[in-house]
Formats: sequence, C-alpha cells, structure tokens
Amino acid sequence: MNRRESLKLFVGAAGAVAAGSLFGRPGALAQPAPAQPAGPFKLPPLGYAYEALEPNIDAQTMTIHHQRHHGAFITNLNNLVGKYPELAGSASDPVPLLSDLSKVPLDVRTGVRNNLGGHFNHTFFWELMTPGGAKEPGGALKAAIDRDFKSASEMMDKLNAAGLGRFGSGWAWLIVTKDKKLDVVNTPYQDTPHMELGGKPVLGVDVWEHAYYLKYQNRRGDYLKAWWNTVNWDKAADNFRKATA
Ligand code: MN3
Repeated sequence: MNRRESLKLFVGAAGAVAAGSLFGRPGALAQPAPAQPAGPFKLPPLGYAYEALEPNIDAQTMTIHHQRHHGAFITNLNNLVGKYPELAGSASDPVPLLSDLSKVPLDVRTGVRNNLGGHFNHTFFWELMTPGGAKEPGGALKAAIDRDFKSASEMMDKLNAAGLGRFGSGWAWLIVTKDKKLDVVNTPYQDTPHMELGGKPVLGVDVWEHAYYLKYQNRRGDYLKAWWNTVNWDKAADNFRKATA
C-alpha cells in the first residue's frame, strides 16, 4: 500500500483535506497509520478534520488518538472474534454486551471489556465533539440539568472534578441513571457507564494522558476546560433523548 492509499483508507473522506496539510507541517506525525486486519469491526471515520478542534485539541493528538489508540481497539476486537465468534454481533451495537459482560467467556472477558469498551467510548467521544454545533444545552436536556444540578455551570464544574478525580486513566461522564436522573461519574480504564453503573452516557470525556499530554502535559484541568469548547450540544441532546426514551 502506498502512502496515498493508506491515507485515504485511514483518514476517511472527512479528514482527507486535513491530512494533506497535517502531514506537510513540521512536527506533524510523519508515518502512515498501521494497516487494519479484516474483520467485522471498523475504525469509524471522524466527522471532521483532525485539526478541526484546534486550538482546544491539537491535530497531532487527534491523529494519534484516532488512528493508533482507537485503531488498536479495532485490531484487538477483530482478533478476539477468532476466539469468541459471537462478538461479531457487537460490531453494529456494542451496548447490549457492554451492559452484561457476564455473557462473555471468562478467558476473553477482560479483552472484550477493555477493547469493546474502548471502541464504544472513543466512537462516542468523536461524535460528541465538533467545530460547530450548539454551544450550550437546550430543550429537555437543559431542563434536566437545571433540575438535577441547578445550572449548566454547576454540572460542568462537577464533571471537571470527576475528570480530575479519576486517578490514572479513565473517563468522566454525565449519565442518565437507572432512575432517569442525571448524574456525574467517572470510570476507570475503558469501562463504560453501562457496566457497573447501568447508566447511559450523555457526555463523556477521555482523561487518559494520551488524550491531552502533547499539548497540555500534566495540566488535565486545562484540557478539561478547553474540551468544553468542542462539545456538540446537539449531539448531547440526542444522547439524552435516547437515554430517556
Ligand atoms: Mn483515548
């Protein structure tokens, strides 16, 4: 595969313009993404260019995060399908299995937890961010935030604290709980809110160091503050609608 073909394959239509400028810039990621093995799991293309979230999230972080980190979950999942063929059914909808990991054979359960969780979390994260979209919550989501947190800014403070409070690697979330209330939580590693908590995510932010270290180093709080500028509240409203349906 030559460089042009590999770019086309891994960047996707939405990122094709971005990749041209990104790869031509000093200090940008110089190597094409690794080849993906065949299988039912596919790396979903971003709906925007790698540099579209600058200056809040830099293009190099987005490129590595999407191609390498998310790409590794896809590779691992396709390898796991060989040991556990029923896993292929989760390629179209991972939530049922994430909600009941006891169905997964013990010898592959940790692999499914980490990699299917990682695939879900990152897909959710990419879709939640955008260079455009509504800049604040509206409609039924706003009403629920005001009911359960008093205001959007109080909810955002709590979510920032949940992200800062997650020791090591994990995620911070705004979820709809089993009793249909909004709550802020964090999860370790690639655990999703469906697993232990039985919750459904509305907002989610990756607080693994790979999500911010190139630009923010140890300043996770600065990353979290900037991340809010990328949130697509239209998508959050859509997540809320589905979670409360
Ligand atoms: Mn990540």
